[in-house]
Amino acid sequence: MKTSLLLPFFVALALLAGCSKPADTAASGNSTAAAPAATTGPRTINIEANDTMKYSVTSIEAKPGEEIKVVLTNVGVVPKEAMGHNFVLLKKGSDPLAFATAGAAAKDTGYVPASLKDQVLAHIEQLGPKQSGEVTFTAPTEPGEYPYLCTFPGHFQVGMKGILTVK
Ligand SMILES: [Cu+2]
Repeated sequence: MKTSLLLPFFVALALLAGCSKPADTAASGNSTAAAPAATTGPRTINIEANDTMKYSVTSIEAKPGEEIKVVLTNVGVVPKEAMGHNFVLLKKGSDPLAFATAGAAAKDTGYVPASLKDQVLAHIEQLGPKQSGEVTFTAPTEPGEYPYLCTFPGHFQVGMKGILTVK
């Protein structure tokens, strides 16, 4: 009589022990799933510039607040003094032609005019042949079109420009 009363008790203990195991597994599974999220970095956009004064990428789309890394590589051969390239991303509503015109007179600051620096969202320095530079930035949260350009004298005017579209 005593044994038959205890038996359900042991069964209940065994069930409890059995239940705790899947819970542990689920917990460790959660921490494993969190790891890839922690290693997620910015999305990389590779742009090449060359002696024909063009960017290989003239249109970038981004989500509001997205982390973006732009890597600019000058694949040309003409010396930097005659054919340098940079990347300057401007605020929405900026006038890239006015920026390029002012920049042409700002050789000492890499053709980025100090007077208009508040219009710059992201910037890669002037690069000579076979040089690379990069910049990581957070895309604006406000949807719209953000112009980017090379400010080496004359390059914007012949088409060294692009648009970052946030949407
Ligand atoms: Cu250029």
